[in-house]
Amino acid sequence: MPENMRFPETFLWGCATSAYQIEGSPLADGAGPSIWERFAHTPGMMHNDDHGDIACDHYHRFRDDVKLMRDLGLTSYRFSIAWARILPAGTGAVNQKGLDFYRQLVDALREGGITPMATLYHWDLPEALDDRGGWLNRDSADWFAEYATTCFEALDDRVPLWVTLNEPWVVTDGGYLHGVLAPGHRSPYETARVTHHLMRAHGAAVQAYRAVGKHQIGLVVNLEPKYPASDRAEDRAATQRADAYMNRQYLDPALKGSYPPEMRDIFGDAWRDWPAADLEQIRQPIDFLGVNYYTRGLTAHDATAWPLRARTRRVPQATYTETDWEVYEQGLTDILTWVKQRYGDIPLYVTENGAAFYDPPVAAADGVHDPLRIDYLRRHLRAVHKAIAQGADVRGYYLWSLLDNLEWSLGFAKRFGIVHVNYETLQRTPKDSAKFYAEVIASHGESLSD
Ligand code: GBH
Repeated sequence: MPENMRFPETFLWGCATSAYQIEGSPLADGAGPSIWERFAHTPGMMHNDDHGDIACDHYHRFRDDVKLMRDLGLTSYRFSIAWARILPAGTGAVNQKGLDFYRQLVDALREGGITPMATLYHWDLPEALDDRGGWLNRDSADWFAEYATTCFEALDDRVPLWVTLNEPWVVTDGGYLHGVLAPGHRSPYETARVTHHLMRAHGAAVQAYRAVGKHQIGLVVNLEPKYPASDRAEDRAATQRADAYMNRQYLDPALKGSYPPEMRDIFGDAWRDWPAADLEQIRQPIDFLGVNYYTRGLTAHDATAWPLRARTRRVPQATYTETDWEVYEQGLTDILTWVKQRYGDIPLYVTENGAAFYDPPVAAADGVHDPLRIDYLRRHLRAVHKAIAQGADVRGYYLWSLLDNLEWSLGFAKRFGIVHVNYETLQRTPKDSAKFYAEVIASHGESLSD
């Protein structure tokens, strides 16, 4: 008898997206530019010179997209709010039309019985704030709290699940260390400081929520379990650093009130002992933790990989996605149970999981056949079920992503959607994986048993 894969009755089945990746019209209706607007229009930064001017045109087609979600049977949808639509200069004057857009989106979701989860920051800092130093400026926590409060006051009556930051690790590693994401800086000194300021902003937004919000707020982190590539002491030490850098760097301050000791080993002088009062502010009780999971890291020592001195090894015989990430579903079970072990029994959501796998730019007459994505999703959904069976309190799963979209500096070429987007016509075509996911949802996971 195959194991029964039925998920808890209240389990939320969702898809996730983010504003700059799908909306288009980033400057419409009084919105201000963001750092992604600037970065995407800087020559050389984007694959194929792609940008988010139109993207999926979700800004105009959101009602059709909500209809797609209803057809899938989604019970929840995770999206992000573009800060510069709400506060075009980052602070100060509020742009009512920006709030109206998200209010209409959320109302359409609720009419369809879909619970909204809103992320406040998915990487699109208002350009006006970057001009004031952006996340390097210690005032950024106050700016973020002001923006967050504006959103809470306007939307908390209809948004029950809030997220402060999406993946602070990616913001710092991609945006401030390696320069491959906006704002495109390359400095370990900046990276260390931005980590701390992002965490202060997270804490300040949670504090603001307790003053005006009535529902739930959490943090979303990208986690990858790190396993040593060999038993050698230097590989094991490298694995500890990699784990501290990606996984504990954000969870330790948010949930335990301190940074991992490895941070100084990694960043040297660039790391600082931050004031205890800051750490107090960062460690605010949160209602849930969101985990984005894509792959694991088989980790080896590498003195040339600066500043971590560790590198993810290629695994012979393993399957890799189009973005070159190893498919390793056991890592999702491992990381969910690790969170419980290390941080206690906090409610969890898998807030992103999915893969890009070579779909064509134009859908064929008989649709888009994506068996590799279906296989990836089946394996990972089973891995979530396994984690629940092992005692992890996982309350929902959000597939990345509803639509093919702008994969940041990799442009539109990498497709993560279960709904295909033709970027010439903007036509949507549900892929085979959409049908697969709809069946999983309709059967509460039981279709995964076969
Ligand atoms: C997420 O980040 C983002 O939230 C989302 O906007 C984005 O579109 C989506 O994922 C897809 O990329 O090269 O083997 O060392 C992804 C976070 C962190 C996952 C780095 C892969 C590197 C694996 N990523 N990680 S590896």
